[in-house]
Amino acid sequence: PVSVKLEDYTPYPFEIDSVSLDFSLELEATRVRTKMSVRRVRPGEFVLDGEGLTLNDISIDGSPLQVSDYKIADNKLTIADVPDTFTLETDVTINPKANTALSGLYVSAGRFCSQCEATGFRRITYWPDRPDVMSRFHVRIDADKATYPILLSNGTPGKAGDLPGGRHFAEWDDPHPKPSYLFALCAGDYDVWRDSFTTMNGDHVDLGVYVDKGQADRAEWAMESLKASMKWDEERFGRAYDLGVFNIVAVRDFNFGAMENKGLNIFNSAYVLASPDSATDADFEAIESIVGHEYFHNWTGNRITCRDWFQLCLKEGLTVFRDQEFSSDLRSRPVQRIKDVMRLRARQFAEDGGPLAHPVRPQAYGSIDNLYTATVYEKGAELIRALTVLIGDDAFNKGMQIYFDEYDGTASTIEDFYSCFEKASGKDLSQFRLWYAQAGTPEVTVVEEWDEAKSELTLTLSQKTPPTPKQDKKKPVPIPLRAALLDGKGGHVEAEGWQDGETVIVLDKAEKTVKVNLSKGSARPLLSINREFSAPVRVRRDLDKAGLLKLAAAETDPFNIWDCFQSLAKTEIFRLLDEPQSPPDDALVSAMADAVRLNESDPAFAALLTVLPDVGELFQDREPADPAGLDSARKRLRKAFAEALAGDITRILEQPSPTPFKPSAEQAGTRALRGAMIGLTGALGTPEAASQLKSHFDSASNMTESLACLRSLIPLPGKARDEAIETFYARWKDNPLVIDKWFAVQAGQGTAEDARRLSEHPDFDMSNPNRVRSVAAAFSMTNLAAFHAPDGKGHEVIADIIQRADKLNPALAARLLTSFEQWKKLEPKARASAKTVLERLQEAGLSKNAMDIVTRALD
Ligand code: B3K
Ligand code: ZN
Repeated sequence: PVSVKLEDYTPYPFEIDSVSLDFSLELEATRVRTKMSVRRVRPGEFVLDGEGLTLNDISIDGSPLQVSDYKIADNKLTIADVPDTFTLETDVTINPKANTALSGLYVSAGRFCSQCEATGFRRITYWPDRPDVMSRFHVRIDADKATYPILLSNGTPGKAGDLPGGRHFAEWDDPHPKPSYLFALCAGDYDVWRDSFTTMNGDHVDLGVYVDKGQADRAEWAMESLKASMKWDEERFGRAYDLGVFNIVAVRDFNFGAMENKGLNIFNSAYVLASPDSATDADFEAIESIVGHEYFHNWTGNRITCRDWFQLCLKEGLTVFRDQEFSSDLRSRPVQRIKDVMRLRARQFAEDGGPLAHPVRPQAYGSIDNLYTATVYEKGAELIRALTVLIGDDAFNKGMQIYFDEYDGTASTIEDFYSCFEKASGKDLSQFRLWYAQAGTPEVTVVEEWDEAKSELTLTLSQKTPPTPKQDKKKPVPIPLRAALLDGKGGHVEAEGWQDGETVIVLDKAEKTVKVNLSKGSARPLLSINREFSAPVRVRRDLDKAGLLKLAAAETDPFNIWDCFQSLAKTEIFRLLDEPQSPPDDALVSAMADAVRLNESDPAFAALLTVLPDVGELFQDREPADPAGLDSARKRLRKAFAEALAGDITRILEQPSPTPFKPSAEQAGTRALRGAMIGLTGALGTPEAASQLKSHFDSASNMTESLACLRSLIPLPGKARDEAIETFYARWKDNPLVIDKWFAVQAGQGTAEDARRLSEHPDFDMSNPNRVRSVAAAFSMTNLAAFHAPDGKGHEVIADIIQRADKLNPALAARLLTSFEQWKKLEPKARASAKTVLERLQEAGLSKNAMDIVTRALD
């Protein structure tokens, strides 16, 4: 496969100061007339990108070009001889209705919408479709007025009016130069939830959230989240919004979460629409965080954009960091941290340990769509967080302001970004930047030695990053480890050079020894390390069960308390896997239960203490991995855990759910613990448990609990389960977002046959990514025991869906294919089946995006 290389970057030879786009919207034949003012700034050819366009006319400075004046080949239009300054006009026709890839201009529910990142704009018109070409966009849209009463694009509205033949037009102007990937257009009939915001500079901003007819009130939470985001970015980073209008449009057919187009964010409707009866707390939380994320891109991504797609983490890692901070400030910081790390370990650590591993800033890629990964996003965010620990909050904040001041309006690089923190901190960050170039999760080993006579603790820390594809040798990276000395009584022990018993140890060599001197006669302290998960590494310590339990009791960092129990649970699950006859360790189980009780006053945190590491995470530590064995060992531990908490489950669930419903963090915390108890009820697996779940299901007053009951009932065959599946469907059949959940809970816990049956359900829709994911991703990414079953049936059902999806939507198919990424770690039968399926797909021939994943996975 052809690959693009970072080292091959060359700047574009021309600047295009402004462009006018004129759209005449028709479902199957939309006319796009483009007029750009071009100026040569360096030597080089004039080449534009264009894909699937029918060229009607092309002229330079008003003179039509002859066919011999230009060349169209390989999705590029090249004009050999151009003046140094000229106006290029093109006229093309596109077919939005036939656009099932959902990239470029397409139709969803009869309305037009667009998705241009990364390379969708070239499917709209000829243009240098690369992020370092920034231009001022003027847009005119005309369309049938009755069908498309609302016409939206970036920036602020200009002229609008009626046209003959029942048509009308609207103009939009975006004064901020932007790359083409931030262009957006939406047209159709919507209901709007409107509000406004006054910036810290006193500027008025009109806000609108555009949704399906009759659903405006379901946009309220998205609007509240938007206003909160605007305020937070002002307070935390001093960044105000810079246009008089900010719109969000909800679209049912969308390839991912949302898109930060300048002034016109387009969202997957799953991350906009929410009502108390139909959305879970997780939905409310996700909406808040994604609305924040896209809004924060206005500064980190839009005003300062990326020079090329290798710098994707410059906007994504940084913006994920910003949205994580936003959620931490609005909700609970430790709870947010734990959730972020769970996600990182489940998705990014897995990616980093498999054939698709790549650096946060890769040196080459085959298909840009496949670079929107957990590594670029989540590890990218962790690196910013690690930077804050390394240089301190003050230098970090100062560096961010330097970045905003110096790079506003530019297309930048990671080097540019880091130069700001070098200035702010006075530190050389070149070694830190290695983090961006090396794939793989570093492993840190900590060895402690206590010298009683000297009251001295010696820490020997070492690091090692395992080899990853095309990167055998790794260099040491600077790993900032927050550390504390615990006294075992809930406090810290003072040591020379540590503040209040805390410090940051920077492990920047392969091995480092740290001497900790305590006052004479001190008792040996317990070491708390990588507090708050200050660095994205795996920590190996020589602690047995008793040691970990003691540490958990002494810990003062909530993240580490949770993590101690994760380690304990993991070790126990592995033991249960190896000793199928042996019961779960009572003492451990009761310590886990005690921890839940002890933290009940912080219910969101207590709920997290009930979550055992999932199979995907477990099998990263077990090669060859036996997902079914791990799943059943995990279930045995979970059952014992539920039995230990039986009294608490009843007590907690007997209390009424908070009313009236509010999506607040406080109420969500209460419901999270209730949801956890519902989950544990299911783990008991008894007929009584099933009937309790059913009656709780019948009376649940909110989606969080209703769905938790349904989820818990799925693995418990019987009447209660079947009725719950049916009632839920009947109640929600007209709400596609809820029906997505209905598919997902079943696929997420069923067999391959269930997944096949669901994919044949009349409501299954291959052209809707949410629905496809609700079966295929729920099955292949969250139900590993069934997906990787040794009979290979799970692999087959997913391969079939992928093959069908790929014909319509390559980006979707490629994403689903990543579920095979761990195949080499599997036990021999599943491994062989995965290999056969991947090879079959490869031979059958797939899209470029899908092929890129298959080839790398098999490599
Ligand atoms: N920037 C978009 C993602 C675009 C994905 C293109 N394949 C959403 C986001 O990260 O905010
Ligand atoms: Zn983003």
